[in-house]
Amino acid sequence: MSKIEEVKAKVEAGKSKLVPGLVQEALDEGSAAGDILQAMVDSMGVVGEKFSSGEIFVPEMLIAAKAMSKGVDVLKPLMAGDGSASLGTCIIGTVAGDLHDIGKNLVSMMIESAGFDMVDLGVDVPADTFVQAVKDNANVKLVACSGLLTTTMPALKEAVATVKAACPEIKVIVGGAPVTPEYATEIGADGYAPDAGSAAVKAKELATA
Ligand code: B1M
Repeated sequence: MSKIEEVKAKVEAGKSKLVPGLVQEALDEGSAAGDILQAMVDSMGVVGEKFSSGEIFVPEMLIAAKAMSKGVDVLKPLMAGDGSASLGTCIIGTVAGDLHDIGKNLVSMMIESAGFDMVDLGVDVPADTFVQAVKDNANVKLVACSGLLTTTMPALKEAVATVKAACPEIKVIVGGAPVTPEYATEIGADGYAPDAGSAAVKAKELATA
């Protein structure tokens, strides 16, 4: 089994203590950080399928998520930007009622690497809190809202509407597994991205338009 395959297997199995060391070993063997990250993202896909089929339950999903986060911590310094140019501040959070943060954290990491200063509000963020953060922080150009559940898509809509009503000049980008470009347009978001890499590209595009 290659090191990357081992990382994938141990993330699936939720082995938080082993994953960071294996990620480091995969890097030392010459694997690209992006490939290791993709392997861990794939693991979470497998975990989701096992959850859907009733093979595993919420606690197993949670420990797999923790294992992935530990692996991402090792990769983070390699994927961060050099901080030389700031495109402004980006407020990011997972919307109200939603506790999923791995995707949001990856998106935050990539937008930061594109040149933004990030303010991460965490998970389960009420719409008003996004607005307050825009007011409390300097040079905010962008609000990024993540939503992973079909049941929290209305919260995404509320977040966009609330930010747009209070701060029309601020661009809002949305994303997350159930979100489509059509839905993003329907709820009045300025941008949509399907993954962390394209979120960074879209963020830059919106802030420099
Ligand atoms: Co949950 N969960 N979960 N879960 N969970 C999903 C999302 C699910 C698809 C699993 C399944 O049934 N197959 C399903 C949602 C079904 C649906 O609504 N369509 C689900 C469910 C049902 C639930 C609960 C309701 C389960 C229960 O309690 N019965 C519950 C809800 C809790 C809540 O939020 N209120 C729940 C709980 C949890 C845990 C807490 C145990 C844990 C999260 C831990 C954590 O995040 N710290 C968890 C996990 C781990 C998952 C899966 C397995 C993995 C999610 C993940 O991290 N993926 C997930 C199944 C799956 O995704 N296949 C599942 C990896 C991550 C890199 O991808 O988050 O999609 P993702 O992010 C991507 C893109 O979506 C995009 O870029 C990211 C990186 O490329 N993206 C953006 C994300 N945000 C973006 C923002 C942008 C742009 C792009 O712009 C701003």
